[in-house]
Amino acid sequence: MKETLRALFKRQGPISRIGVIGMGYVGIPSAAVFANCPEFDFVWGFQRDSPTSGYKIEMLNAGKSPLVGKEPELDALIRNAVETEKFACTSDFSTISEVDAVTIAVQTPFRNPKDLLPDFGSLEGALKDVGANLREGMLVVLESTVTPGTTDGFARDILERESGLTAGEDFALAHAPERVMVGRLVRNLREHDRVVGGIDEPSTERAVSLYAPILTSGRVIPMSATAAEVTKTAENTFRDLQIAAINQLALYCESMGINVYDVRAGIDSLKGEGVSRGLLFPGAGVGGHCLPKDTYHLERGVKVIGGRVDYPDNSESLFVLARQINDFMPKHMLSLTVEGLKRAGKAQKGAKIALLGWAFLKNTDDARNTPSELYYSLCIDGGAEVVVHDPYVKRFGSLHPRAQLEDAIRNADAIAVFTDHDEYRSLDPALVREWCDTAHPVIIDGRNILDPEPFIERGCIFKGIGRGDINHHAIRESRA
Ligand code: SAJ
Repeated sequence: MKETLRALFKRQGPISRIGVIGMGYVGIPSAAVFANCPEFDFVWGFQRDSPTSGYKIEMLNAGKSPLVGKEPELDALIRNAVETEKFACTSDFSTISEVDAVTIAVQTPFRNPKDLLPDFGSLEGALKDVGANLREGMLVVLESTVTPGTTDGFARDILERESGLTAGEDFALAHAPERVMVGRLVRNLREHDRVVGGIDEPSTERAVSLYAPILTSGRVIPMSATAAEVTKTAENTFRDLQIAAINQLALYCESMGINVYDVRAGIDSLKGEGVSRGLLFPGAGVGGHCLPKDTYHLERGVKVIGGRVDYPDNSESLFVLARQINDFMPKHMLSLTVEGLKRAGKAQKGAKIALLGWAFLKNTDDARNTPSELYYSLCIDGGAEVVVHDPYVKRFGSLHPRAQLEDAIRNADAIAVFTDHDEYRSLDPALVREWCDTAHPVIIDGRNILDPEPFIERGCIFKGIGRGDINHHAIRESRA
């Protein structure tokens, strides 16, 4: 009678040696936290020695973090793990055969933003590396965000094919989605609750024994692998939905001539007894590596593993509609810009537009799926000249944002604020008047971070997302 997986784990004892594949924003803090946990003896970090990322191997083995930006505790954790010989990074994937558990944290981006299909190339490569070195009694955990059905389907198939072993009998397989945010990677890993979903009970139990020891205030939330995949994609889908809801309300408020922020404050005042409406903030669009894609992971999951969905006839998914509303916001920013230029007696064609903010998130250089890119293209397509400014983003493809505000704003006919970088909160209306060599510069505030009055007083034409109360203000005499 073949030994059960539980019996195999019992004979083998608790997990002591861990492998983490993908030394990125998820893998590095994960490996560092595991390695500093007394329950575990050693952690291998696996990183391809590629031209773009191979440098991380040497840095990590020297006890240094290759991540940019401030990550509290991370440097000390890596240094300590290397000094106590509890962590090493390698490109030799055959070493996977030495560990008891291996986690996979590689990027799952779009193949291209147009077709909204995931590029599982990196994931497939990692799964093949694991499968080729898989041995009985191991636990494999996917941490990357995946389409529901991937763990118990695509991933399981590759692992079984490459190893000749059977998931759920010879090895455990689970999904434990990452929920870390840049700037608080280590804290999130330890304090966030951790959803852990196995393809079967023994897999879930084994995966719980991997994550429970690293949690401080967080707790493990066990479930099935597919439920874990839906949890991760849906938590971002719901955030995107919340943003779309307030964006739609902002568009309504503009058309009704009222201030969406008055309405927001009014609704938000309904507090207590869990009646909060969870209002977020309207804006120039939704970027990043999570929200623009996770809805489509969820939608694809329903199609791949779901049966027929009983749903209102001829109605499209609320979640996809939310995506369309959020993706519309850069177009709305262009509408506001063109209306403003028209009030100044100008056309989009030939206008010079200063685009402030290329990063999708304030005070960062992260520009993945930035909404600024669509606005930029639409402005150019309509014959305008666009100069981009961003204090953090140095380069984006062939685009090199200016680092100095004056370089972008000088001689501009319109200024569009896309990112709520702190630097823009102190944009000086007097300087804007001085730099813009035109009687009525147009100011479009996509993040509600400017006070309209000082700009309007100087003859500027001001428009803001959701600001129906001021978007058709009287134009004052132009003055410095
Ligand atoms: N945005 C709005 N209005 C809002 C909030 C955000 O327009 O009220 C826009 C932002 O400008 C940005 C985009 O949405 O362009 C995404 O912003 P985000 O704050 O959601 O930041 P992300 O994309 O880094 O989301 C991550 C997610 N974390 C993980 O997937 C582990 C998300 O689940 C978190 O809720 C979010 O961080 C967070 O709260 O920081």
